[in-house]
Amino acid sequence: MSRNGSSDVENFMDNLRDRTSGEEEFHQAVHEVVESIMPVVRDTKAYRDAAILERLVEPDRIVSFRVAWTTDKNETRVNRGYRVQFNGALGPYKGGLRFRPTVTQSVLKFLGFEQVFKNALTGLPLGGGKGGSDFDPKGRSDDEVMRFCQAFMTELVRHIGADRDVPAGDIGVGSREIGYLFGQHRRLTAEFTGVLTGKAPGWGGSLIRPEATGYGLVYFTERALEKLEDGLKGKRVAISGSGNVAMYAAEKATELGCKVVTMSDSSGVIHDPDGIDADKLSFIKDLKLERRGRISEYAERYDVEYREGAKPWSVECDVALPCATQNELDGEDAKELVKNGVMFVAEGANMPTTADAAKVFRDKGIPHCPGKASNAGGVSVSGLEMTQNAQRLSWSAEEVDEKLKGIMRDIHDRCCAHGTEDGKTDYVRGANIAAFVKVADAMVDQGVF
Ligand code: NDP
Ligand code: 2IT
Repeated sequence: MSRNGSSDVENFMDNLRDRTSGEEEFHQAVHEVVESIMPVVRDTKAYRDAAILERLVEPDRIVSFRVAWTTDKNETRVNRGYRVQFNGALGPYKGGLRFRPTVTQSVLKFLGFEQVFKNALTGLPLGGGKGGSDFDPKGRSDDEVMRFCQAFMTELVRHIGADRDVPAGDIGVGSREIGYLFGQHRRLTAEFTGVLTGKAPGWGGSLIRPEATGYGLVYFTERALEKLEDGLKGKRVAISGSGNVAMYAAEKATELGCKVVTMSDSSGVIHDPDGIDADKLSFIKDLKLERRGRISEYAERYDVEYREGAKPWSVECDVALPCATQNELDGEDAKELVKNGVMFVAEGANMPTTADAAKVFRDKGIPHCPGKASNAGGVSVSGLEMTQNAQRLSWSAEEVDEKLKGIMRDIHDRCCAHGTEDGKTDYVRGANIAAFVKVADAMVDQGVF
């Protein structure tokens, strides 16, 4: 639509683009949400009077800072660190840290914005935030990563706290990085608090947190297929990525009777039509978590096809779980998936499908679940880790897993409650509206600021 304002959505977006020029990922995330919620805003005087939508797209605050550190050769390096504290209406800011050369303020604003909605959907008392750095941990020694994390936390320490802002992992930030970050926080404050989640279980971490995003994604998918009077058993599943989310999604999907036929990394994709069973997955865990190697080694080890630079979306499959990164599945990929028989798509990554791809799925009537709903298992168990830390106790793996299942079921059902028309659920609209109403009501109650 035109810039001169033929619709409320486009007017709103024009104004946002003018004020935040160049922040394309952020615009993309906001556009998807605003398209869903504009009718609710139009119908609700309290939201319009309090300018909820205008306030919701403006982060509470953003800090950005220099991170200077030294390599093993004693060379000085400089990166940029950020924390976007997006919206605190429902609780302390909560969301991961990403270390990746492609990190920009726009990327972290999109992730922080999405996190506000995701965290609202969990039903837990969590605000939304995100942070990270353009630092690339690839090829760096453990000592270099430690020095980087120490430098990063030396500034971040003044902005976070167990009741204020609780970071966790994301791309490039796993248990190794969380350990170094926590150690530096403890060293600087001389306090042992639940200021980060994703800690090792031996010193305050929750059991099942490493598995939670991937497992939760599969629990969500299981619930959705049940609603379609179908099940997971026998489904061929295409997964992208081979990191934290992808690995545990593959593990749970296989356990529940699926055949996982692809995994990938930023270099290429492997296709294993026989399925990546539990034994083969242990190889991938060792490859990725211990040796930090490339997925191509899987193809050599198991004599399957590897395609350099390719994505998984051209194989025959029933279910697609994009678990790598934003915009990894575009309109052409979506058409390929439809052609190859996909009947269900759930996002493990944040915003992995482009707007064009989402439109293809919508037009073809393929259910498509946005990450803010289907990948919320990770932050949910982070929320449970915060509760365990506050109570100074730890729950068993079974207890956490049961709670995770319940939370994913509730998130699924919230999407249905707000997104179902004529018996068909639009998960994108349902997730956006359910989350928006929860955050907007809290903002109205708390006054204008
Ligand atoms: P990891 O760093 O553990 O793994 C990321 C995986 O995605 C790797 O296999 C990586 O390949 C691949 N990847 C990253 N960028 C690209 C790219 N540009 N093109 C192709 N492949 C790429 O991260 P996570 O598994 O934690 O995160 C994956 C996604 O899930 C992200 O979108 C994250 O925001 C989201 N997420 C994570 C949660 C968590 O709890 N960790 C919770 C909810 C969502 P390579 O090894 O080559 O870099
Ligand atoms: O995108 C996400 O939800 C995460 N990276 C996890 C956030 C968290 O605080 O556990």
